Amino acid sequence: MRTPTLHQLAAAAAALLAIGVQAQQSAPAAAPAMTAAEIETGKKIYFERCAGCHGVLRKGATGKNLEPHWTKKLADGSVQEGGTLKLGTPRLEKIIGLGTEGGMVNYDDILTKEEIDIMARYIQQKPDVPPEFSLKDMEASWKLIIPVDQRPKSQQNKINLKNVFAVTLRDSGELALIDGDTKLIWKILKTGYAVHISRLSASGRYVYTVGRDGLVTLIDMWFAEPTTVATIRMGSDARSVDTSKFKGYEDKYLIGGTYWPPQYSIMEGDTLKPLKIVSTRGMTVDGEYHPEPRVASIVSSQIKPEWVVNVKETGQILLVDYSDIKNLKTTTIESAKFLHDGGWDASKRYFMVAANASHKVAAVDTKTGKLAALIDTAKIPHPGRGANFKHPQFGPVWATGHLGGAAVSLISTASDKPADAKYKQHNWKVVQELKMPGAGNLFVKTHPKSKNLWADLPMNPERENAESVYVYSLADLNKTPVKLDVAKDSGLPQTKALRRAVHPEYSQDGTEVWISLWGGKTDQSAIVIYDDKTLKLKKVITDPKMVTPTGKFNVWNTQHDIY
Ligand code: DHE
Repeated sequence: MRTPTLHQLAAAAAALLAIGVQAQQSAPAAAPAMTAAEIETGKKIYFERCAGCHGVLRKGATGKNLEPHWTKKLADGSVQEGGTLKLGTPRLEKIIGLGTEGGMVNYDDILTKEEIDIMARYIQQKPDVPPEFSLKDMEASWKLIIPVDQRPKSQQNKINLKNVFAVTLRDSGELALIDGDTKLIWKILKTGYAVHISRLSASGRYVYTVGRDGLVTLIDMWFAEPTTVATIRMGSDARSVDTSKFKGYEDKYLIGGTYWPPQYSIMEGDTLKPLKIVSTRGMTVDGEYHPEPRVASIVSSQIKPEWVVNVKETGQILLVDYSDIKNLKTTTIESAKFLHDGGWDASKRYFMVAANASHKVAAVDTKTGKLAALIDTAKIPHPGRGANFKHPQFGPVWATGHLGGAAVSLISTASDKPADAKYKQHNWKVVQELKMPGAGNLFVKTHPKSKNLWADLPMNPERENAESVYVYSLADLNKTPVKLDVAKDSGLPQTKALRRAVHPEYSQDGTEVWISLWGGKTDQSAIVIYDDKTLKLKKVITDPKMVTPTGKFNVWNTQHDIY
């Protein structure tokens, strides 16, 4: 059974008004009482489970605004004031426990009843404002474990580094490096809390991993065994890092974006020594001040010494020129809210980023430093990095799936190749929508050597969808996709909690696709590997050490932005 949706709650509130409740005149109730220990628990759970979508200050982004003016019921028990819905403890408990049709997941199998009660009361209190994080704080947290001159001068192992997979072990706060050729775990390293993504240095030697707690870990793969050579904290809540990839700047700089404080930091690429912090607080595209504009995706240009920094709440895309860090030049491009994830088009000139609350994708022309287009898509686009291929009818396209719509949108992208001139009329339009069995897609993927497009559906509420992936044939995109039941193929016994099949990732040569089967923290998870040509199961990695695998980053494909 699911909770009433926000629409149903709104309808109930409107009905109360209709029977004459003069809610506009009611005074706000005091926040429900909480002990100091309960507040501490609420703070911890809010950071770990809620802040990502609702924001640290609870102003809302992917998730709803959760400030007390909205969460607290009025003193007389009514729930409506000046058109603003108010909730109160019992309703909040239901929403947290059962989720909403608006996309909020149910927490009744993650939090205990007591924790749900604490959270329902906690979000009626004034939001806590965490401390700022300065360059001095970064310096104090910086650990240069092995200086550059004490590291190997050449690769000291026989592993084919290009086909290593860096695998996020989400709930154990670890990163597994798996040899893609032998499928053996090479090493598991401690990283930050609920580690989020990994990126590669331009040289392919270093792996950078960022935890949700803002900890960046620098791993050197040239030692006999992968070794952590430096760590640093960038703030208290983070999601993104990337390196300097332009010719002449390889491995020189690292940039990291934080959710809290809202800022980005520039570090030395091979030591993580902090160099500069730039705040992203400021005006939204609507001209309003926002105190928490979080840094979402960051990518490194290969055609200029520049990073593309996407600021979620303001809808501003920053092109940060790193050729002179002391006199930093930034181009600010207005797009739409709320910017989240994205990837390059096939030419690597245009960056395509999801503005998820606007149901749009922004295409940035990094050559001219201007917005090329804002493209309407289905509800809540979520591309991961997207997927590039040549459509039989419309030429080069970039694909995105959606969290809120049952479709994969194919957007025609511009190309300088004379042979592609005939597709120009279609550029920056959705030229086809591939039907998915439901909403809840997170990632799509293809490879230049592949004839397939893979799409997952991990956030779909139906078990059979969430535990499967769908494979479209690029030769005939009108054909129903092949459904692969990843949970069944893993051979593991069914568990109470869903095991979400998430994040398809290709091997370096594009012949295999690796899928994470993301189970509960105490359940056995797996990585299930398919042959891309035959779609036959090739291998299942079920080592008990593989705790909650999610993102997988093939070294070569990540290093070269191949997707
Ligand atoms: Fe992610 C990428 C933010 C939840 C797995 N995620 C990103 C990026 C951002 C982001 C900003 C882009 C980074 C870049 O390219 O520089 N993710 C967020 C959130 O704010 C959110 C919604 C909630 C939260 O509290 O963190 C969130 N993400 C998740 C998950 O629950 C996922 C599915 C599992 C996990 O490991 O936590 C998840 N996110 C990923 C992955 C990528 C990612 C695997 C990288 C995709 C790629 O192919 O590059």
